[in-house]
Amino acid sequence: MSSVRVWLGDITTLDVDAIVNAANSSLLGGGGVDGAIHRAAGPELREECRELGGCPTGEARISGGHRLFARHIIHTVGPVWHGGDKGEDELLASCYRASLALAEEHDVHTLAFPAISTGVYGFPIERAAQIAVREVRGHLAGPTGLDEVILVVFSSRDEDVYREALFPHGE
Ligand code: AR6
Repeated sequence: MSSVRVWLGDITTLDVDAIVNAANSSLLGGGGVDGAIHRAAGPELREECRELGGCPTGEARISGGHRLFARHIIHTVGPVWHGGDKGEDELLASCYRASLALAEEHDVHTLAFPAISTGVYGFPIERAAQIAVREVRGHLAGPTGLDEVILVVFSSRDEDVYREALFPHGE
């Protein structure tokens, strides 16, 4: 049975098959988790990403993990929050679905997601956590090669929000 759990810490340190990057559409690096992943993976990642030729919002692309423990990095581009009525929910859900589909194609058994769009892109964490949990659980309910999906948070407040989304009222 595959499982989903929440973990507080730096996603670049995880020994999993693949980590997801909250990238921008250039795929050439940036701040936040994207900056941390590029620093940890080394300059070869930027070279490889240049070949990928960018990625539209809501889609995902895959690269090697280079100097990370992770064999792969799945780069997805989350929506910028514009108040919630510009298709943000559907685009964020699409990021999770596209990333999970790529993970399956590449025989990934353990996968870690950051809280896509909830930093610089301003997506409210409570709403994003609901979407993340719904999409991951929905995916794992079907046929899958994934054993474990880790939802990585970077603050104890975000950890509380994610735990509530995963286990409402301490279920
Ligand atoms: N490990 C895990 N989570 C992290 C880490 C880390 N090392 N660092 C930050 N976070 P953000 P976005 C969390 O801003 O909102 C970049 O410049 C952070 O606390 O990284 O999708 C890209 O190039 C937050 O919860 O991504 C884009 O231009 C979450 O990761 C833009 O930011 C996402 O925050 C993407 O914005």
